Amino acid sequence: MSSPFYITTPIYYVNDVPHIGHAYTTLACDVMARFKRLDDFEVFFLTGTDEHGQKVETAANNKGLKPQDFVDDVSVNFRSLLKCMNFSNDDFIRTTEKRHFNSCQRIWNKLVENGNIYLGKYSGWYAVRDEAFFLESEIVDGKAPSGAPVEWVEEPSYFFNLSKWQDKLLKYYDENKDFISPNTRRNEVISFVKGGLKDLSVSRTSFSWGIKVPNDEQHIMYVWLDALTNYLSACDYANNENNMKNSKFWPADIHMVGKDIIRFHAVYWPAFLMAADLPLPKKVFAHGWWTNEGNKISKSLGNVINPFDLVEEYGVDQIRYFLMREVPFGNDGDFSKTQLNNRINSDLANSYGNLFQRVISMICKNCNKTIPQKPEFLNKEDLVLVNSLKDKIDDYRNLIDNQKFDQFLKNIWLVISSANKYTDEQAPWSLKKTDFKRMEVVLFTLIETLRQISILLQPFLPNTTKSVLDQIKIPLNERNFKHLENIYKGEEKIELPEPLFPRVQ
Ligand code: ME8
Repeated sequence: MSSPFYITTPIYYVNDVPHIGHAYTTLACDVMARFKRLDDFEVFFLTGTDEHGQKVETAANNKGLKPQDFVDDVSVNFRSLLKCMNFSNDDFIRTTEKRHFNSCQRIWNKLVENGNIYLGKYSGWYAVRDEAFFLESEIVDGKAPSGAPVEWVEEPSYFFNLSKWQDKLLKYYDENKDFISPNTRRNEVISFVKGGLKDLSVSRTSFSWGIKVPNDEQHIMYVWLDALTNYLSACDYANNENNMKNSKFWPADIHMVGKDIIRFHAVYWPAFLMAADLPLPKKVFAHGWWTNEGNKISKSLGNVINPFDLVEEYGVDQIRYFLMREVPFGNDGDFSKTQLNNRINSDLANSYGNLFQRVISMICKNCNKTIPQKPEFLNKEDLVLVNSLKDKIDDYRNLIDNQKFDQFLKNIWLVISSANKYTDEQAPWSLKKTDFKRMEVVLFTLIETLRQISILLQPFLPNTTKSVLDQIKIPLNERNFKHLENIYKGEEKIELPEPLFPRVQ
C-alpha cells in the first residue's frame, strides 16, 4: 500500500490577478507532488482561493460588483494559472464553498465547546492589506511592519485565548525540530512566541463578507481563521467522525507558504488545532521573496510579473526550470530577464537539449534509426555514467524532502555535463569506422543516461521530459523512480529528434 502525502499551497486572495509569486509557491508544491507520485506515494495536492475578508470586499466594491460575482470572476484566473503552469493539483478549494463553510462552523463550535473563545471588544490597529491586527508597539512610522497602511478599529469581537497556548507551542517546536523550516524562520517564530502571545481577535462586525459566527450572526469569522481551516475542509473535516484521527490525508505533510505568512501558519494555526483537539501538520516551509530587477514587486510600482506572459514568451518548462534553479528555495531572489535568458540558453538549450539532440541524431545517422541493444559488457567509463543517477536516488529523495530544489537540479546538471564530456571523449562519430561495436555501446550508454536524467527531471520539466521519453520509446508505465533500476533494453526504432529548447536572444 502506498503511503499518503498531503501538500498544500496558501489559498490566494482574489482581490487581484495572479502574479509570479503565486506561481512560485504552487510550482514548488507541484514539483514535490509530482516527485512523490513518481516515488509511489498517494498524493493529495491542494490549492485554492481565499475569497472572504475586508480586502476582497473592498476590491469588489471598487469594481461595483457584488462580492460573490467578483470572487467568481477572479477565482477563474487562479484556475487558469494552474493550466498555464502545468500544475497537477488534485483539488481546488474556494472558501465560498459549502464544504468549507461547514468545516469553519465546526471548528468554531469546537473551540467554543473547549472554552477557548470568549466575547470582548477589540480596539487597536488593523491592516486590511495584510488582514492582520497589530499592537501599538509593532507600528512603524504609522504603518504595519510590512508597510501596509493601518486603521484604528473598535468593535465587539470574539477572542481566541492564544496566550494560553504559548508554552505548548514552544514545547511543540522543541519536540518537532522540522516543524518550521528553514531554520532562520524557525528561530524567528520561536523568538516571537517567547516574546509573549496576546489573545487574538477572531471575529469582525464592521463588515459582512465572511462566514457567520454560529449563533451570533452580527459577527463574521476573522478571515485567517476561515482561511487556515481550508486545509481541513478539503479533507472533509465537516463530516469526519473522529476529530481527524482517522483521516487519510490529515495531518498535512507540508504547508508551503511565503515568509510573509509564516506567523499565521506556525503560530496561530497550530494553536487553533491544539485548541480544537486536532492533529498538527508535520511541516511548514516558508520560502523567500522575489523582487523584479532589484525592486519590490508591487502594483503601485507597476512592475508585477505576469506568469501568463512569461510562459507565452519563453515556454512553461523554461519558466519552471528558472524559478526552481535560480534561487535556493528559502532565500529571497531577484527576477532578471538576463538571468532567465542565460539559464535557458546555457542550461537548457546548450546542455540538456544539446545532449539529447546529438545523441539521437547520431543514432539516426549511424544506427539505422534504431537504439543499440543493451550490450553484454560496459566498461568503467560507461558504468560511471550509467550508475551516477540510479545509485543516488536516496540522495535525490533527501534533497526533495528538504526542499533543496536548486541543489537537485545542480546535481543532475553535473551528470548532463559529464554525459556531454563523455560524448566528446569517446567520440562515437570516429568510432563508426574503427570499432562499430564500441560506438554502439557508447550510444547505448548515452541513451540510458538520458533515460535516467529525464525520469528524474519529470517533476520539474513535465512537457520536455515527456517528449524525450516518448522519443526514446520508454513506455508510459515505466517512468516511475523504481524503473531507474531496470536498465534500458534498447533496440527501439526512433525518428529524427524534435528540438527541445529554442535558444533565446
Ligand atoms: O496571504 N515572492 O494570500 P496572498 C514570492 N490568502 N512569493 C510570493 C510573492 C513574492 N513576491 N508574492 C506572493 C494570502 N507570494 C492568504 C493566504 S493561506 C491559509 C491564506 C506568494 O494572495 C507567497 O506564497 O497574499 C505568499 O505567502 C502568498 O503568495 C500570499 O498570497
